[in-house]
Amino acid sequence: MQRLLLTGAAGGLGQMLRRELAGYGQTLRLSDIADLGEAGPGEEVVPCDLADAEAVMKLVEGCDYIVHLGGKSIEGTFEEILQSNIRGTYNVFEAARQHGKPRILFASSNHAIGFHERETRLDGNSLQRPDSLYGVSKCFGEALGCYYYNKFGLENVCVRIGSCFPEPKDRRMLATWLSGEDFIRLIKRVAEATRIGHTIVYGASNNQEQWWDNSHAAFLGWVPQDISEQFRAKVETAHPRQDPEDTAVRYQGGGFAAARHFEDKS
Ligand code: NAI
Ligand code: 15L
Repeated sequence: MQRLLLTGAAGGLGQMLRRELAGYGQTLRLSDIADLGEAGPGEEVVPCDLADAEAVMKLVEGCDYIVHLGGKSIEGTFEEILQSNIRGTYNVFEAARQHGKPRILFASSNHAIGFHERETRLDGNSLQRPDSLYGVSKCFGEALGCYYYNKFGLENVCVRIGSCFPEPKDRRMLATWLSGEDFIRLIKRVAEATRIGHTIVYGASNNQEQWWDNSHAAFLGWVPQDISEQFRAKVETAHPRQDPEDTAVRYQGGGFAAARHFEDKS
């Protein structure tokens, strides 16, 4: 691979991938609206607001794989979500279409399906059930992925990432945790698989508690290796069991499902 573009490269996942994907392609092009510091060896730093279509068009030129992480990563006002996630993701797909159709891995989120109950095991055919405006924007990104593949053959994988952090932070994340290493394995499979089509993948490690079934995406050859059990005792000591009837416990999206509508004043 000649040039891999990482959007959102200054964020939590972006910083980890900047370190871990160094040398994976010939050049790592890093982009964010926030400061990225100096380009290191094998890096190009291209600051860009994803809402700026012209800038994104230039950003994407010459890239042969895009890992699209950039955008608002939690709930926000509609205006924030509109600019960074809805316009931003459209701009990335459209620029990719016009510049040789590089594969895209789109960082979707479990919040696209956050209003499914935890007892429901989801698979590739499960309906979107967003739990927030943020989740709605991820549904939009997935729909773009479907459209750009069917209309133009632009291959993409939309990863409904659970919780990708060094460790699970609460009881819910024992089920939703995705280790950084498993995410990197997935990013490499998406680059290397013969075909990827337009595929939805649930981004969780090989955890004991499983809400999601990725068998529809088995052809990608992604086999998560890590397991959250090693953190269970620590998490359960720090976080007492909650009422199972709480909205945040009942639904897969947890606190996002329970939160007020962000545009409401109180
Ligand atoms: P983060 O908030 O740390 O990073 C997002 C980055 O996007 C930030 O550096 C921010 O400056 C940049 N950004 C925001 N608006 C932008 C714009 N208009 N133009 C250019 N850059 C912009 O989030 P994190 O945790 O690194 O997540 C990365 C992606 O993965 C996000 O899209 C998030 O929604 C998704 N995701 C992450 C999960 C996780 O557990 N970390 C779970 C589910 C989805
Ligand atoms: C997400 O989509 C967020 O980006 C991340 O910060 C976590 O809240 C994660 O989901 C989660 O559900 O744990």
